Amino acid sequence: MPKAATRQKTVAKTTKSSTNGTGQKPDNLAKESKAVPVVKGLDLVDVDLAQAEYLERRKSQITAIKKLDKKLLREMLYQMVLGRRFEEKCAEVYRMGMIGGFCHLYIGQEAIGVGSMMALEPTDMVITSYRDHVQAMIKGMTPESVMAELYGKEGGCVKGKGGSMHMFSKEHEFYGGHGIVGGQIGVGTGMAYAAKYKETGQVTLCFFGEAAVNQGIFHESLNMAQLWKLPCIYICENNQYGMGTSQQRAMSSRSIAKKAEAFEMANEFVDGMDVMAVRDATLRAIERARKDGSPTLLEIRAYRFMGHSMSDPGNYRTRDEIKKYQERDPIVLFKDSLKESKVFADKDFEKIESEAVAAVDKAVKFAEESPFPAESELFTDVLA
Ligand SMILES: Cc1ncc(C[n+]2csc(CCOP(=O)(O)OP(=O)(O)O)c2C)c(N)n1
Ligand SMILES: [Mg+2]
Repeated sequence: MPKAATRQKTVAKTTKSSTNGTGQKPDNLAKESKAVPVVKGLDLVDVDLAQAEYLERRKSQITAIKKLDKKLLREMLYQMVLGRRFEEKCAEVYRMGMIGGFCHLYIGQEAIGVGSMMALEPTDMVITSYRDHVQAMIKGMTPESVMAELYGKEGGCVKGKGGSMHMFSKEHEFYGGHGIVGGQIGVGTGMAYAAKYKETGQVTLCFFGEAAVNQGIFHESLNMAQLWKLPCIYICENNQYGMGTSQQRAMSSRSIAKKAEAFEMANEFVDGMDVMAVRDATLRAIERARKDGSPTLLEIRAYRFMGHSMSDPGNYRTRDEIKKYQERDPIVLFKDSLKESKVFADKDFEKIESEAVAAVDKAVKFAEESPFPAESELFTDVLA
């Protein structure tokens, strides 16, 4: 039997009787096992299996859509489309030399940011990696302030001094934008500790990629968060690659969600192409965090449609592999369900599309017209 097929079989067997993509129920999950959906063996490389699993779940997705406020559904779709068009424009202007330095795009992962962050209260906190432009906008930062930051201009959210990897806004409770893989896991845990200490009631969403899970900081942070009952939701955005290295080549175990069990922490595996599934899992985690401060690890699996960054030659995967995942495009899946639920029709999608394009054009115009920071800014806000 080929290796992938063996792995798939093993996974299907272990997830069948599980509540969280693993064979066991930690104590803190046992009582709420009914609320946690069974995710059948979604394999790392088998898109067909994932597609079949999604289609099986589609009915419940449509039921969930019907229960949700139409205004909220529209905003969710708008944010996903805005994120996609914004990032396509970033790629375009980057190639024209308008953006310097590193630039990591979020195309293909929009359902993760929208599904999770739009379940938060505005006062809740978010911290993330360098793949941060779209998440900054979902948290409420304007496309203008994000685009101008990419251009290194004064109108940027940190006055053009951070660039692509360092979006930040205290006002919007968005704490970066971090370039050190896994670094934000420690900082996010500290943010959750501060919220608990000060009794602010805030929840922290801490995003990181699957490659960061191999860093010591992940294990140290989760241990403390569970021990001290910190209101932190760890979201591993498993886009299956860390630069040019696939998860299979870098991680001895397959399930990231299951790693939380070493700390007896609640955990779930989620299909990151399905924005409603992401929202539901995040709402369950938020409830846990608000009720008794319990942390959660969510492994949300999607696929990075673009290269690691704008300078990635992309010679480590095939076009066929990318194409297969593009067939599960999270925006297309969401639109299909919205259409089937008769919530929105084609003319609504066209309107959303044109609003997103207009917002991106406005952001580019703002960035182009914004001046570069003055020389006198060179030594302000410099802490080290
Ligand atoms: C501590 C550290 N080691 C290595 C790097 C170089 N590096 C930048 S991104 C990256 C891959 C990270 O992949 P993942 O965590 O899966 O996030 P993704 O880029 O897929 O969103 C690496 C190794 C770094 N920035 N920091
Ligand atoms: Mg990755």
